[in-house]
Amino acid sequence: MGNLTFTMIKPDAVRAHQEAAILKHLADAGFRIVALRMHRMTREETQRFYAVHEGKPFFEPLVEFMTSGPVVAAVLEKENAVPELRKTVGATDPAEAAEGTVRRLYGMSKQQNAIHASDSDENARYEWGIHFADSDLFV
Ligand code: FUP
Repeated sequence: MGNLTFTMIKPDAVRAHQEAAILKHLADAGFRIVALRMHRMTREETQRFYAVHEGKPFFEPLVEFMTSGPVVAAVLEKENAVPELRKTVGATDPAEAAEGTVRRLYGMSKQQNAIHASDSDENARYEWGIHFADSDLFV
């Protein structure tokens, strides 16, 4: 299990100025930031990011939402980073996410759920590659 994972604070949370509180939540949970970038994703980047969901009914609205404003993308370091971050972030639907998780605290709906967390080491590398060059990582 690798020590790096990828996260992205989504446009709903950035619009609500919650990015600093969420980064503090992640820091308090033991994650160190090794790369950080605030930017608005292009449609092309978003389609590549969510390529596994292409064709699903929520895909187009998801692309619209994810390109509606800036995201805060970060590569995070912690032992067992991928499962640890998934635990800290909580279930996809904020209503089903455990107490104290980022999505429970900041998410509004299954689509506008405040934050992304990679689900495997392989996907983490793929996803941060859309936002960062390898030389951007301070590991
Ligand atoms: P997760 O791994 O928890 O981010 O969840 P998924 O990979 O299942 O979904 C990826 C993203 O698709 C979610 F963050 C939000 C969006 N989504 C919807 O908008 N509607 C759905 O019904 C399911 C997912």
